[in-house]
Amino acid sequence: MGSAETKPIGADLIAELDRLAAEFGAEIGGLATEQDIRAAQARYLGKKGKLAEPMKMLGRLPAEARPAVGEAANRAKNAIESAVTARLAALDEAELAEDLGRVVDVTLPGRGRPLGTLHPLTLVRREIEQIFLGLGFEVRTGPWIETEWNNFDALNTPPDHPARDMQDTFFVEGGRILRSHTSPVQIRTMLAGPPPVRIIAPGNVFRRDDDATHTPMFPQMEGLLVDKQVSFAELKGTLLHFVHRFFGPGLGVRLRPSYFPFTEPSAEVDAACYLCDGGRKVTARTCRLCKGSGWIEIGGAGMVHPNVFRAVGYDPQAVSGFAFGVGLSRMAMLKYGVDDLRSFYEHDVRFLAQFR
Ligand code: 2NM
Repeated sequence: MGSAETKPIGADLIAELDRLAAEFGAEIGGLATEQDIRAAQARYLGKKGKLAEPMKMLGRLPAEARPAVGEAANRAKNAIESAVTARLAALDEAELAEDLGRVVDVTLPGRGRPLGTLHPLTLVRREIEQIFLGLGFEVRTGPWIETEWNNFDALNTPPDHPARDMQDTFFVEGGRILRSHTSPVQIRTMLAGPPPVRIIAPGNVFRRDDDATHTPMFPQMEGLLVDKQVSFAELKGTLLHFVHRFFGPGLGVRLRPSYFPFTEPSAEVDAACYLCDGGRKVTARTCRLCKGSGWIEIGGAGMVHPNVFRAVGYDPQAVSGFAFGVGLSRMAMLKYGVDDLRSFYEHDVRFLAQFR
C-alpha cells in the first residue's frame, strides 16, 4: 500500500505543530506593536487558536504515540512564547535607542523664572520715608479703624463738619470709622508722650469717593514736627528739601493760602513742574503734565492749630509745630508719568513689571 501507511502514528500531527511554530516565527517579525504581537499570540495559542485542533487530536491518539506528539506540542508552544518575548524585547530596545539618539542641545538657555517687583506705591513710600529719616523723622503707623475722636474731634474738626457726614466717611460697627487721613497717628503719638515730635505717618486711608480720579482707599503720607519755636519757614524749608530729593534739585515750592480745621495758617503745596520747571524749560502753555500752569499740586500743609495741641495735652504757648500731607498715588503718577490712577489697583503685571 501507500507509504502513508508505513509512517508512525502521529507523524502528521508533529509535522503540523512544527509547521505552525515556523509560520508564527515568520509572521511575528513583521509586527511592530505590543498589541499586534499579543493578538497574534492569541491567534495561535488561544482557546480557539491554530494550535487548539492538533491538541484536541493528541487526546485521541493511542498511548504509545502520545509522548512524541506531546513533545512536539510543547516545542511549538515554547517556540511561540519565546518568539513573543524576544520580539517585545527587541521593540523596547529599538524605542530606547531612538530616545538616546535624539539630539539634546545642552547649551540652550534655561527657562526663566519671572521675578516679582515692588509695587510703585511701595517704591514711592519707601523713597519718601528715606528722605524724612534723613532729616531725623521717625516712621509711625496706626490702625485703619479709628475713633471719631482721634480722626476728627482732636483735629479741631467740629461735629457738623461735612467730612464727618456719612456721605464722606465710612462708619463701621461700634461707633468707629475708617480713618479718612493718617492724622490719628499724629494724635496717638502726641498723646503717648511729650514734645519734641518728628514723625511721618504713611498708610492707607478711606473716603467715600469712587471715580476716575478718586478711589475709596488710597495711600497717604503725613508729617508732623512739634518743638519749641517751630516756624513756618522751617515748614517751607522741609518741603523744599523733600521736593528737591524726590523730583530733582532746584525745583521751586509754592504755598497757596488755604484752609484746614487742624492747621492755621494752612496752605496748598505746589511743586514747580519738573517737566517744564514753571515754564522755563519748554513753553509752559503746552506742558502735558502741568497743563501749562508751571505748577503741580502735591499736598497740603500748615502750622498745627492750638486746639489740636490742647486736645492732646500740649501747651500751645510753649510749643509750635508744622504738619503736612501728600497723596502717595499722586506722587507716583507724577514721578513715573502714570496717567491713570486706576493702574495702581488693577495689578496688571505688564504695568507692574515696568517698575523693576
Ligand atoms: C494735611 C494738611 C495739613 C496734618 C495735621 C496734622 C496734625 F495731626 F498735626 F494736626 N497731621 N496732619 C495736616 C495738615 C495734613 O494733609 C493734606
